[in-house]
Amino acid sequence: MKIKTIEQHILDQQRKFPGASGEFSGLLYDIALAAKMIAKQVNRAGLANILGSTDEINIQGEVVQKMDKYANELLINILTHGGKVCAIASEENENIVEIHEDYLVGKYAVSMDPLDGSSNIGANVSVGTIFSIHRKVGKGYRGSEEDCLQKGSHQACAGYVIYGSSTMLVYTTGTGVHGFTLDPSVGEFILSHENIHIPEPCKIYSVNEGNYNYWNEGTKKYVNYLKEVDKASVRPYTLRYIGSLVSDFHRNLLYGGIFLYPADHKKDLSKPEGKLRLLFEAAPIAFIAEQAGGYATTGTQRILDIEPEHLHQRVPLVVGNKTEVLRYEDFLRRG
Ligand code: AHM
Ligand code: MG
Repeated sequence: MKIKTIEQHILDQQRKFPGASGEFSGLLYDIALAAKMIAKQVNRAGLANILGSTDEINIQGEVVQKMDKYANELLINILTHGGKVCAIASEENENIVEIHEDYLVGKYAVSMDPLDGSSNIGANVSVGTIFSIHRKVGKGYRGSEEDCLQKGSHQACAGYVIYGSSTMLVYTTGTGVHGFTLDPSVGEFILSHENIHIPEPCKIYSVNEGNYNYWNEGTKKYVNYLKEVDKASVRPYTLRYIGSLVSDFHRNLLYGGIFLYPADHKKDLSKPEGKLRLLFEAAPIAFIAEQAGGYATTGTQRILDIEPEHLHQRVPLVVGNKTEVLRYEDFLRRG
């Protein structure tokens, strides 16, 4: 069996684009490095109360940080020092992180959710890092918000890392979706899932059904439809919901399924709103889904076509097997 590390895979991909400077490959490699460091900390998360809490010093003399803060600072640190990035937008920061004038500026803008689902971490539930990379479009030497506020269809790369029973990195650059599993004994991500395609038929649905009464009629009818008994099809579908987007999406990507976080009236009765963020969650997940043969929508618009208006914009997200997501759109149209 031929073993391929993520570094070899990135270099192979780079060779397909003669003239590529290697800057992009270096950026992906930096993200993989950060992922390995975050994985190590996440695995020790249960010890936080024993080794010290956020503002305490642990037995190694290090300040123990909350895991999401740690992941954010680590990624920013690695990315700003790498010389490949012009701006970083993070779910943890209100504004973009500019590159300090002492460091080189690169031609890529990174948007990220450093540790998605971190509210689950206390219960040992898998969490993830989501990232999205755009090419710099602004004219200035340094990056600006404009470089991050680009449509999902313009992404150069999107990926996630899942810190689960093993750590996996899954990414796409627009030429298929590839997954790597971390071998902790040697500290390398090894290619384990080449060219991932969402399998048919779609058998799983994932949604926080506790919000049912806050949904619109189309969404209610669609979820009811999934639960109907129909011997001629696979219905009723199996419900699987972890409440950690990367984990829910990853399982559906490998087994076939639809994930829904529709707009709801939970916060505001007059204005339905999605929960998930366009730049940090929905757009990168949508790019991966489409590259794996799936589809992602708000219900009325393809996620990858949305022009972002601001960094922390929230959108409804329905993603998974294409025929199933299109069926959801149809239910919404009919209301
Ligand atoms: P977070 O960015 O604050 O971690 O919230 C995002 C998470 C997703 O991982 C998950 O899909 C969703 O929130 C779950 O929300 P809910 O608890 O409302 O079902
Ligand atoms: Mg999040």
